[in-house]
Amino acid sequence: MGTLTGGCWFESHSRRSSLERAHLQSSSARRPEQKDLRSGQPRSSPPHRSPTVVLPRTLTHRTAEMAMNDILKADDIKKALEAFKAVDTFDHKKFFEMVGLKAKSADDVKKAFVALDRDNSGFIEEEELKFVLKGFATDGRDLTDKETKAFLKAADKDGDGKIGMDEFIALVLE
Ligand SMILES: [Ca+2]
Ligand SMILES: [Ca+2]
Repeated sequence: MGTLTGGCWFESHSRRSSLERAHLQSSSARRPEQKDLRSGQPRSSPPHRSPTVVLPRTLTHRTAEMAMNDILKADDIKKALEAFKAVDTFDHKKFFEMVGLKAKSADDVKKAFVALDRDNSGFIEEEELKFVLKGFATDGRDLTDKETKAFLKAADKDGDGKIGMDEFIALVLE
């Protein structure tokens, strides 16, 4: 019966091509280069390096905990810490199993190692091992000297007195 007529199609089409032209013009305009200041007045001294920039990275308990929560479930960590709350009951094998780290990939275990290596030395030293539970949750208890030494002895296969990344991965996944 009736016939449809489309009138505005051409109009919008031609408007678009003029917009494209305007865009090309603006993008071809270049900013003038800044003049260099070498010919200006001499500076008294080069800028100082801030001493805080060159200090080694030191992780707080809080940042370690946050890294750990990326890998593990907070609920599992809580349960595992609860299980070894009593002094001299810590068992690293059961602990790594309970927090879920044993079931993780070597990559995730590496991330955990990095979080526990507070001074970024590439090793977990006895000093850092003592606070290992605080790396999982800030309210974790300190290990006793006896627990720390037993933990270190189990992990330290090459006998250098500290835990390297490979030693840590082997210990967790064994
Ligand atoms: Ca370290
Ligand atoms: Ca070692």
